[in-house]
Amino acid sequence: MSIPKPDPSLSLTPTLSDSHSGIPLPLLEKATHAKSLIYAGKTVPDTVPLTRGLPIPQGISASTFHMVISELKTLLGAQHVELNDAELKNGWYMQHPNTHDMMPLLHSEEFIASAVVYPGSVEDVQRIVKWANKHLVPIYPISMGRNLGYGGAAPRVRGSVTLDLGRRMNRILSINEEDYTCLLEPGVSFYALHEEIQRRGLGDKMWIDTPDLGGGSVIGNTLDRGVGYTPYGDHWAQHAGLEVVLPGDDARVVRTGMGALEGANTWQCFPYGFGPVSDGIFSQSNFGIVTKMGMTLMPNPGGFESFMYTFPDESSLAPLIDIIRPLRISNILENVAQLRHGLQTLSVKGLPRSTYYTGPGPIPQEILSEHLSRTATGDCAWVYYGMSYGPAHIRKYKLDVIDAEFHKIPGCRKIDPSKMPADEYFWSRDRIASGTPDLEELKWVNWVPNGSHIAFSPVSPIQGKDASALYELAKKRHAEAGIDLMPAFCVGLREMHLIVEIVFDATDEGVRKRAERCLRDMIDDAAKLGYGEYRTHLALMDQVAATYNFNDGALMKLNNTLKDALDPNGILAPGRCGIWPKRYRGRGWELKGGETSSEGKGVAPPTGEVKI
Ligand code: EUG
Repeated sequence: MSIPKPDPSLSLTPTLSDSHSGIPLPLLEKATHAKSLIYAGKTVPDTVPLTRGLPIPQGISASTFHMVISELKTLLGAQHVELNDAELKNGWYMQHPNTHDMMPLLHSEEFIASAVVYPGSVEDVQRIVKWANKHLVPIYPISMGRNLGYGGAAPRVRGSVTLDLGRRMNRILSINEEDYTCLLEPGVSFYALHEEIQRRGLGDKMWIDTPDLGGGSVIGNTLDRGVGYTPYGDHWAQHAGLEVVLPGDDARVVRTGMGALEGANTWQCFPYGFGPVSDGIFSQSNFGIVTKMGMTLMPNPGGFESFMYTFPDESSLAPLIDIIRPLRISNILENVAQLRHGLQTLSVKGLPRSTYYTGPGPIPQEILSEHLSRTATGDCAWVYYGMSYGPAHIRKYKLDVIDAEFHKIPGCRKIDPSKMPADEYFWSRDRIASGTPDLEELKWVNWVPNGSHIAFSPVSPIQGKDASALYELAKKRHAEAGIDLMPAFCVGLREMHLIVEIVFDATDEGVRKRAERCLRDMIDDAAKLGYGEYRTHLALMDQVAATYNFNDGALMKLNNTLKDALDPNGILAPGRCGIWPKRYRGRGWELKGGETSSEGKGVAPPTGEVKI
């Protein structure tokens, strides 16, 4: 298992001093290495010409499109508008495209932008919204576009004009050391927020909560209800206050919660304000463009200690989950921990699957066990990564309870951290659970050439029987599709997210189709058993939205009512989360599986006068 040397011909990854989306300097070496591994696994050129030409959105002629783009250039400055008419450039996580999904489930020119515009202010965002309403151009806002595994930066409607908010709107507007809160713009990544806290000398005082990879936008991740791994892991629950540009033709700006009271000093302290809590309608939706968000920060708990347990038997899953539940609900288990399948311990080392196995179908258990037994973790079916917080005597109480409870599982082993080499994945989980963003998790994309990933992410109670039901259905569908199963349970307070990332070669159409079949079958199987996904890929949003079907789809009817009221011209992110504007409804835009085109039968012609 030799690790390839960095390829000196590859350009250096931009750092945070080069770009808002760059890597923190302390992670530069790791980024160089990660990039080498990814580029060593690429079998196709990184940049290819567009085969279908400039993707012009439905309902607009080519000549009109070019005219309205010139108008946009006049409004924003020509240097802030880029046409996507030449090539597809994929790159990698740290240098990702903002024009399309570099991990596509359909042809890569389906979910693709016609142009990208870079607003520099809230007023610019308003100008773009008014322009889009005037000309009925679909627009698609991204914060940074690193929603990889769920569609990345790509718009759902082909030819949408992407608003890349983060490139020019990336200020940390405040970090309040007394209240432990911050106020951010869309282009602030977890990396950047962490770096700024260190730079201001506040690193000993306050922590952020970061996802597995730190390159994503704090706003983008939170609006998509992403998860991190400290006690503040439920990002949406930790946000406080939004500023939103509404999609109507007057592009009104609203502030939610206490932000609605002019001059309030409580915007980031009390998320509710007075009256209905409107924040929820701007999360996983297409009802507004979020331009500022408040976020709470975690006080340094005065100490922390990672722990890791392995379990040899696959069948221990259910009893273990039943042990975890009461410990988690009572906060003896304090963080959003991960219970990962043994295969992930191997895949996260970053070497291709072919290092271990070249036969057909999923990697056999004996081969997995043989290789795992040679790692620092040892052979195991499941690994639990957790962290205890507070001073040593406080941790000891909790760790003793956990140890006694976990040892009720036959073969349970506590792994001694002092036996873990410095480059072992364990230490990445240690950093993340103590608020330091990392890049390590990226390594399993190298499992296959041109590695892409798309997640199946159902939620369930923290119950053994639910864990087993979901694990079994995933296992069955993966076996049918001949795909390796890599499940991880992320345990929230009273529920858990099962995350099954399918790692596939997106350049192989046959594999892509099998991955799609597998994902769609799992979504249907899960829904039949009463489980739904917490988040999904662009291509799967219609299907997932349709599983939330109580009372003849009453929730989607409510969403449609809101959509029509807030965005009567249907310009903002049509189709996002399965919500289609009136102009698109009933025209076959919903993807149910197996389609080769993501475009329905066009859009309805404009109705009435459009105000300017
Ligand atoms: C991961 C976690 C997620 C998610 C996608 C990927 C990480 C996998 C908890 O949410 O949605 C190791």
